Amino acid sequence: MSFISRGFRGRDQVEAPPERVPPGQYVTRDFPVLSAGPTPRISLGDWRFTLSDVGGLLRSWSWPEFTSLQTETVAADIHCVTKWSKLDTTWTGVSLDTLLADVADPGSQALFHSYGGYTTNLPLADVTGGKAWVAFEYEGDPLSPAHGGPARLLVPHLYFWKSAKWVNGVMLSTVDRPGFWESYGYNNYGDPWLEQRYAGD
Ligand SMILES: Nc1nc2c(c(=O)[nH]1)N[C@H]1C(S)=C(S)[C@@H](COP(=O)(O)O)O[C@H]1N2
Ligand SMILES: [Mo]
Repeated sequence: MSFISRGFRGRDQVEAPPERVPPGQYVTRDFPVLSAGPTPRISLGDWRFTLSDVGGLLRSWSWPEFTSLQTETVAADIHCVTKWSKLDTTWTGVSLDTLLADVADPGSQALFHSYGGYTTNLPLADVTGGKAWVAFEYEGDPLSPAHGGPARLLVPHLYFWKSAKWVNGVMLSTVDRPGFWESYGYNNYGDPWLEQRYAGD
């Protein structure tokens, strides 16, 4: 007999309405930090967010320019592939719809890149239509470096590895190229409701 039964909930695990919890996930009150490398420190004076395509740079924003764009405050549940979910998180940032508004021919794929070298790929349709933001506040405060500050991508409907921390730009393309975890065997798409954790799921 196992000492820790299936129904055991540790101190930091909380009960939640089942319809809000994707298969195989548990809900935590904590906000774990998951980073594949060291936390890059970026001064706001140096920070930039760039929009590019195969032809090169389309546009870039400095921190004052970026934070002067129209912002949205979003409530979302987030789901990490390591099986924790966190409900009712609140973020403020700029919608990708706002960033891409003037792009005539955005293609079909988006490859996000970050300070430190992290990348993640998503279909353009998953970052437009009110589904993705570049967030710079969490629960009303500036986003902490550990959680991706100055700014991170937020794509709550996919596993949280798609939400690139320290994001500094997006490359638009018609060709889908795997990002960092996607090239190490994680699922190319990562729908938590379909439990698309690894390649072949
Ligand atoms: N740049 C960068 N972004 C990243 C990661 C990373 O290692 N580097 N890890 C991803 C993974 S696997 C998860 S679960 C979340 C974790 O975000 P958190 O540390 O704020 O909880 O960030 C994602 N974004
Ligand atoms: Mo993750």
